[in-house]
Amino acid sequence: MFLITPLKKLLSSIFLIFWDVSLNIGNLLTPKRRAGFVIPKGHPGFEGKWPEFIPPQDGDSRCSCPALNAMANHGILPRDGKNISFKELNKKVRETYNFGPSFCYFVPNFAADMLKRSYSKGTFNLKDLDLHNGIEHDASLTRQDVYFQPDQGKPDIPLVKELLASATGKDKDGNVLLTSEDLAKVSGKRRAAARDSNPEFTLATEHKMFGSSNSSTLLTIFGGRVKDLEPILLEERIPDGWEPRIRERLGLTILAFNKTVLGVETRTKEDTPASVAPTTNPESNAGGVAT
Ligand code: HEM
Ligand SMILES: *[C@@H]1O[C@H](CO)[C@@H](O)[C@H](O)[C@H]1NC(C)=O
Ligand SMILES: *[C@@H]1O[C@H](CO)[C@@H](O)[C@H](O)[C@H]1NC(C)=O
Ligand SMILES: CC(=O)N[C@H]1CO[C@H](CO)[C@@H](O)[C@@H]1O
Repeated sequence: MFLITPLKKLLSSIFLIFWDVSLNIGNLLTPKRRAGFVIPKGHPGFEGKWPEFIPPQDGDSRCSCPALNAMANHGILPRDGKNISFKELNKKVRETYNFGPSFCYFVPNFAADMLKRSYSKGTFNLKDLDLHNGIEHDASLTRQDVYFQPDQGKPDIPLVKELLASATGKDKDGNVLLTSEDLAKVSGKRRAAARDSNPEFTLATEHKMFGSSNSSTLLTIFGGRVKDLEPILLEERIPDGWEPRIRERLGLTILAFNKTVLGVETRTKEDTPASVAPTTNPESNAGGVAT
């Protein structure tokens, strides 16, 4: 009996890798979706028409993930953010952001495990995802640490503005772009600042990778475009006309995504003086002046 759970886990990891690699190959062999038609007909966001945006009302459940909050704010997930099934999360994330089916299966399963609930029968409220050091961690780019900001359900505006202001890239159409170097720089600063100011600061290697993977979606799904990231990160609103910048037919695979994540994480050096987090600890100013 006791062997069953680890064995099942091992088999499902092997299955997931094979599945993901197959999707990768599928993407290489098939043409990309046409720009302007990434979201298929009949789904929210088709032709850039997103359902009405309504900011969260009192009592609604929101979490530390801007992308999931945005889905609830547009009614793609229940507007109150409650009683969402893990399976529904899988399907809707896939349809909204063009993440591949392997990723959309893996993450909700990971979340169900974390909450000790059944993936196939269980439900959750968005707020449940904020379990500290489950997926949610310190030194995020859009939230102050839970020590300073107990309600992780809304963005910290100054942090987001600092993040967006760090963008140094530009594409041929003149769009200002956040690059992986920019992200690495901001993350390094943010980690140093959080370590300095938060007496309960923790950041395991595992959570560094989560942090880099969560922020790498800014580069992949959102193409780094600051003009799109402004409404998405500041208001958790999907702008009219937006579509995922990943046009691969079978969506963004874990493997393809991992490349971006590793790029950001290996560039991140936690050596810049504190300047991003609020300096509640007077000694934390010693290292340097805010830019
Ligand atoms: C599939 C289910 C998903 C779950 C369970 C999930 C969960 C989370 C959680 C718990 C956080 C907080 C991590 C932290 O403390 O910084 C987070 C952050 C984030 N997630 Fe998600 N997420 C999901 C899908 C997505 C998707 C599809 C996108 C992008 C299209 C996305 C983009 C982000 C971003 C940009 C952050 C902010 C990172 C930061 O503030 O540093 N997430 N997510
Ligand atoms: C949650 O949703 C399920 C269907 O997915 C429904 O049967 C159940 O009654 C709902 N529970 C609450 C508390 O709304
Ligand atoms: C992607 O990276 C994570 C670690 O960040 C690793 O656990 C996972 O196996 C990798 N997946 C693939 C398909 O390479
Ligand atoms: C969209 C995204 O990359 N989400 C990641 C956030 O961090 C959790 C922690 O495991 C990952 O599972 C998700 O893949």
